[in-house]
Amino acid sequence: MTRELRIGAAQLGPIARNDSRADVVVRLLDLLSQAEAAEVELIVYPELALTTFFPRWHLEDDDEILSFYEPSMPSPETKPLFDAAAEAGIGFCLGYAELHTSPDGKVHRYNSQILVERDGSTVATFRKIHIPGHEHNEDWREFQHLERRYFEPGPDGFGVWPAFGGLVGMMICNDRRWPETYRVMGLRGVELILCGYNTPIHYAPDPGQDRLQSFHNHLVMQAGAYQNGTWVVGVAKGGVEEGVHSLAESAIIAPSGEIVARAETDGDELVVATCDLDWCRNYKETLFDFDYYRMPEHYGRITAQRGAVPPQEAP
Ligand code: CDV
Repeated sequence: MTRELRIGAAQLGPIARNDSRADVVVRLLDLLSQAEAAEVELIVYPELALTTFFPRWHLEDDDEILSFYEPSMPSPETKPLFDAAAEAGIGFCLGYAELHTSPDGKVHRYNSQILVERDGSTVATFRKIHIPGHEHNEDWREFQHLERRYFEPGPDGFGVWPAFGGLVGMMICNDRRWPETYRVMGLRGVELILCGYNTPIHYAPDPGQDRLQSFHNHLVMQAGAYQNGTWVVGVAKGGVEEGVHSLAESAIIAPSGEIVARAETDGDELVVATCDLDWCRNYKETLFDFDYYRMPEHYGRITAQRGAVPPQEAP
């Protein structure tokens, strides 16, 4: 049985603050139609794909803040996407702001991604773990990055699910910069990691990194793919959105670490590749045979502490 999966990275260009969900879903459906024409089996949309990237503002009005979250998924506005995808037999991964009521009645705000199989069944919902940015208004910035005000870290960890004929994991934007993200999934045998992102090119705490945004984006995903013998699909919401320029450069990355397909524009664009999930074995069963070569007895600090603890200076 072949384990080739045709994947479409459905990059989005900017979404304006006053664009409605219906406006956006029309664009998602257009990318889905292109995917169907290209015989794609899994289409991956970006992080927070239904609205503008609202953490760039310190919003005070609770009703406006709540308007960016989805209390249910599918929602009435996204149902046409779920229906069309199932009709076409295409699975999808979609990022959105989730308002989640837990069994104890507490309401949580997560930055989430849902994965839906080709038959329309939900595989999983992943909630972003590494929440970047800051919590309070920081006037000195050109624009805010208030994810830590609007989202709490996902409580469920990095799952890996049998789906699409392989083992599939998810991460969201800043998660991709942390090697632990990939390795935790690598230790479950992950073969395909799906990642949406919104990455402003200007990084206020250290603008020296601005010129390196493109390099760092591919560096981390290519390294994570190679070191864990997995496919990685990184999908941007790029372009100039409400005056803020965000990185595009969506890419499909092979277990070799090579980029096999990448976006050429910073707008709505479908990037397609046929991904052989069996290619993962070339790495998982040789150079990165974890069971044979890993030395976990020397990795204890990775889970035992959070920040760096320098060695004591010699007296
Ligand atoms: N949406 C993000 O998580 N963005 C971060 C920025 C703030 C650095 C990123 O890692 O791309």
